[in-house]
Amino acid sequence: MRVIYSEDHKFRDAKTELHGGELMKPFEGPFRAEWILAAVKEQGFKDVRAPEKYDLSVPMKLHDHGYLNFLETVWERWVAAGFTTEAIPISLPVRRSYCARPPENIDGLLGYYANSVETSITEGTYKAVIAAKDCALSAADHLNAGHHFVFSLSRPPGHHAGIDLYGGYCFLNNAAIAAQRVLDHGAKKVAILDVDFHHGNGTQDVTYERDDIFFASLHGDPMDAFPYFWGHREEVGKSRGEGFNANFPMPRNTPWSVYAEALEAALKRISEHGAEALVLSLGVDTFEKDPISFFSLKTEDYLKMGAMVAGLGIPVLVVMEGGYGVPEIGYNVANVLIGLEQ
Ligand code: SP5
Ligand code: ZN
Repeated sequence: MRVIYSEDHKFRDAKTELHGGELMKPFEGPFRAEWILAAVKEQGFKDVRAPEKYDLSVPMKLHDHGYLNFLETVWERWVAAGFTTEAIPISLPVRRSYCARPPENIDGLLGYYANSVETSITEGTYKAVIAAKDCALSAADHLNAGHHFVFSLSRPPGHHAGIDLYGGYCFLNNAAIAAQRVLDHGAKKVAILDVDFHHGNGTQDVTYERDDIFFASLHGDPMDAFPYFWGHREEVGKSRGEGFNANFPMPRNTPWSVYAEALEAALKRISEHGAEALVLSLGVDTFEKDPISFFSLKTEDYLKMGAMVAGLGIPVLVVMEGGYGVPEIGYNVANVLIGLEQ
């Protein structure tokens, strides 16, 4: 399958992540995409292409327009306010705060649009974010041209990015943007399956009231895992989207045998939805050695994951989400791609 990859991901190279009360080197850095690209090439996926360039018309169907403007201008406004470090919010709208209006002050605006604060914003972030969504759109157009599989090696990831929210290392929802592009080409029903360790709260946010995108997420129980405030089973969608959202939270040390049952159940729901194409939000932070997660999947399990997803018999667009810390992330991703094509 073709791999869509942009060198521009390197412009997202934050120096800081708030972790355990300290500013540390981020878990989400350029080395991830480099490891993944090297491994998938080594495993035979050599058709690597740069994305086409797209405007913001598809993101504008999913994200708030004020939020898109914020992403584009936040760095220059942060610098104009006199700050010289990476941008981190200090005050967030919470219970009983009146957050109907975005503040004018950039410091306040950061909190208004943040759903978590470990994601420092840097000078090059927007450029990388645009390239990541262009990878997703190019991948969608590859499916739209009749191909059965494609891999968008997007970085930064996207599944924590909501309608008007950034965080969890995410800014634009690459997976939902790809799904929208497939719908815009004429598909009536699609699905997004999120196998990143963390709940895809951003994807759930942008699809929650829709019945044309079925969203299923398998993840660490939010009682115990980031993003903490989304991802419970009772979140099933709202208004016309009711019944089109399915969450599968799982406990610490979940092994493949248990994970596979949840995956089977999610795939059954996607089949019943009648999805004509699938966007697979692929995080490999379910790996046993992931530094910030707590499932126990092994490298060979990702082959089985790919094969099970291929069993749907519909075109699959794989978009990169999380997976950290160890070079094995590249082989885990490659195994999903190999499993899909078997
Ligand atoms: C795309 C994606 O995978 N984003 C994840 C963002 C998670 N950021 C916060 C991580 C906090 C982890 N705390 C666990 C400490 C384990 N020692
Ligand atoms: Zn994750």
